[in-house]
Amino acid sequence: MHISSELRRRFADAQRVLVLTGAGVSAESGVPTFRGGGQTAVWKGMPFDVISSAAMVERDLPAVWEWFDYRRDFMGAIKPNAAHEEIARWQDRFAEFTLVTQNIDGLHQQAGSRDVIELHGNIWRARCTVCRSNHDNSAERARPDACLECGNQLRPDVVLFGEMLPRGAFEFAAERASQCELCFVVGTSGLVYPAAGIPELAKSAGAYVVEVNPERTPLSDLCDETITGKAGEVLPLFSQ
Ligand code: BJW
Repeated sequence: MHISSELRRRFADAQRVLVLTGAGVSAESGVPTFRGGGQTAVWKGMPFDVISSAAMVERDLPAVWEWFDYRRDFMGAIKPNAAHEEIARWQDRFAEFTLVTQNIDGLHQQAGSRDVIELHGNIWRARCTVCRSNHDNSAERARPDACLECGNQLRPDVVLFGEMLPRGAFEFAAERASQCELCFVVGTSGLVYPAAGIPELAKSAGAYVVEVNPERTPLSDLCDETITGKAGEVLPLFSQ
């Protein structure tokens, strides 16, 4: 596992850098991935794409909350790892730096990253199912029972299968992708769209695209380089 001299040169010279992260960047913090390692995450006999879906919010919101409360409990105790910390160091290194994450765990922000584009929402917020107002759902406090504005039911403020991404988030990420010179794709299986389309946008606009993942993914062939390894071991090599 090493960083090629070509990539070191590009990293040193780049002005505009974009990083797209997925569940794998938090794996070394102890957050289970959805699909890594040949496993499919299952909750009480339901595959996660069933429980984490718009249809399930309609059908059984208490079950959705049970699944998210369970994850809030263990995510409350975890800490950013060397990959989050390295990415946080990059933000002041380049003239324009964009961090786009599919993760809902808030670990990038905890590591010090600012202006993180969260494509799939954040587990530490709840949202009203009717008026859409946001509510703090952080680990330190009990989950609010109902919307404080209108009294209706709350749901996790995350993007489930079959739901639209937060307004403008993908569009902004796509614009930055089409302007960047260097694009890192870290710890994502590249299966979930529209997030998985970001590296392709960067590539079509002429960026050098680098994947960091212990396994090959459907994005590997598109990338100019794939570095096979764990994010927490590979990324800190850039500061050495
Ligand atoms: C390491 C590591 C280490 C391990 N270091 N790496 C085009 C074609 C077909 C379908 C669609 C399409 N466009 C849209 C769709 C539908 C759907 C979709 O993409 N389906 C595909 C699965 C086929 N997309 C949507 O529904 C999206 N909405 C949308 O498109 O709206 C418009 C629309 C509306 C209505 C109808 C149609 C369109 C929304 C997607 C929302 C995804 N939500 C989830 C759940 C969030 C809440 C929760 O947590 O429960 O987001 S699904 C889940 O997957 C989660 C993740 O963010 C997302 C991506 O997963 P990620 O991050 O890539 O993780 P893994 O686990 O898959 O991979 C981990 C990787 O890490 C692996 O590669 C490992 O090897 C690696 N790894 N250890 C580095 N140490």
